[in-house]
Amino acid sequence: MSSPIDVQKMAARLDHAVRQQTAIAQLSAETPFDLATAYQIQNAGIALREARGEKRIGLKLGFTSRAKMIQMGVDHLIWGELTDEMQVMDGETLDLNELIHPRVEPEICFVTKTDIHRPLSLAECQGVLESVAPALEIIDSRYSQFRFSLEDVIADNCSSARFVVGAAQSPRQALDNLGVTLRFNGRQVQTGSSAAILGHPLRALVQISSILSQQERTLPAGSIILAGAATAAEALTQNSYIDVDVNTLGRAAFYTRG
Ligand code: OOG
Ligand code: MG
Repeated sequence: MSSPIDVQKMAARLDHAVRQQTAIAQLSAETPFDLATAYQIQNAGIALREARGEKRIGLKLGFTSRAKMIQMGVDHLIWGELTDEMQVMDGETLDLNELIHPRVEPEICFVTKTDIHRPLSLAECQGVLESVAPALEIIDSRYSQFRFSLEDVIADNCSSARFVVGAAQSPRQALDNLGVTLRFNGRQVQTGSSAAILGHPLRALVQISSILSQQERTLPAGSIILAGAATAAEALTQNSYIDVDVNTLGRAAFYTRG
């Protein structure tokens, strides 16, 4: 792309939006940029977090389900970084005042047991996993009204804000068609199936391994991977108990305070 983009400046603007809990206008509306630049902005944003002491602990995929692509009007798989500061422990409370306009979505989480740096086949995936768990992702786009282009959302680290991982389970079980229910105060708000994630949630790992290999990057053993939401996301409500039930993996939950 010919227009000169100040990657650092764009990353700083998004980082400021996170810390001020204030939405900003879409960056690409001002100066268009391409996908490679979008990932550079994302990386510069993570470097700012690392400079404050945050640690990278894994990766997430986005738009791995039709439900999410349709909800957000975007039709391409994206990936972002997870840091230790983003993790809310299972059963703990999230203060909504820390965020702009958070939404929650049901996810499946993998924890790796070997380094990943080469493309994996679907058949190899279970063998590189330490565990699998039900999870919740809290997304919080830094753009007004959650409206963005593909480049914008990538630059914004794929709306990543917080995540909750439930109790670890053996990865040696069928994961391809598990019932997923998202509840607010016991009321069902979204239902779906793990099959909604690329037809099989382990395909998220196949995709991540291929991205890592292309980037000549190694994801260390013990990393967390969020496979992508199985359903559309729901706006969080104050003073609520939010849980996901993934049949037969179990549950992950948190409380909101408002
Ligand atoms: C982007 C994040 C997408 C998922 O699981 O599909 C994502 C967004 O919807 O704002 O995390
Ligand atoms: Mg997600």
